[in-house]
Amino acid sequence: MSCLFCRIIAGEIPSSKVYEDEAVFAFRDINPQAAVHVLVVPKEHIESADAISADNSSRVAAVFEAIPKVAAICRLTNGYRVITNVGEDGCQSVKHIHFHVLGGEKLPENMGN
Ligand code: DGP
Repeated sequence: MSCLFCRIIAGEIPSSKVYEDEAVFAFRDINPQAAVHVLVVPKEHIESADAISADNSSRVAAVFEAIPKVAAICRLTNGYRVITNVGEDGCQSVKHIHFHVLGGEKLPENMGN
C-alpha cells in the first residue's frame, strides 16, 4: 500500500486520531496551520475532489456528515473552515482526498490554509 493516508487509516503509520467511523477517519495535521487543524478523509481511496462521481460520492457525503462531529469534538463552537486542495495548481501534496478542518481561532480572511 503506497498511499500515505491509506497507511495512516490502516494504522501502519501513527496519527493523532480525532474521530473514526466505518467510512471516515479524522486525524490531526502533522503541520498545523491553525490552533485546530484536522484532516477528515474517506477510508476508501479517492484521489481528489476531481475524482468524485456518482459511484463514490456517498463516501464524500459520509465525510461531510462526520465534519460536524469532528467540530464538536474539537469544540469549534464559533465556526471553522473546510478546505480541499486539488491537483498541482491546488497544491495537493497527498493524493487521497482530504478535507482540512481549520479553526480554534479567528482565521485570516484570505482562502489560503
Ligand atoms: P494537502 O497539501 O492539501 O495535500 O495537505 C496534506 C496535509 O497532510 C498537509 O497539511 C500535511 C499533512 N500530512 C502530510 N503527511 C502527514 C503525516 O504523515 N501525518 C499527518 N498527520 N499529516 C500529514
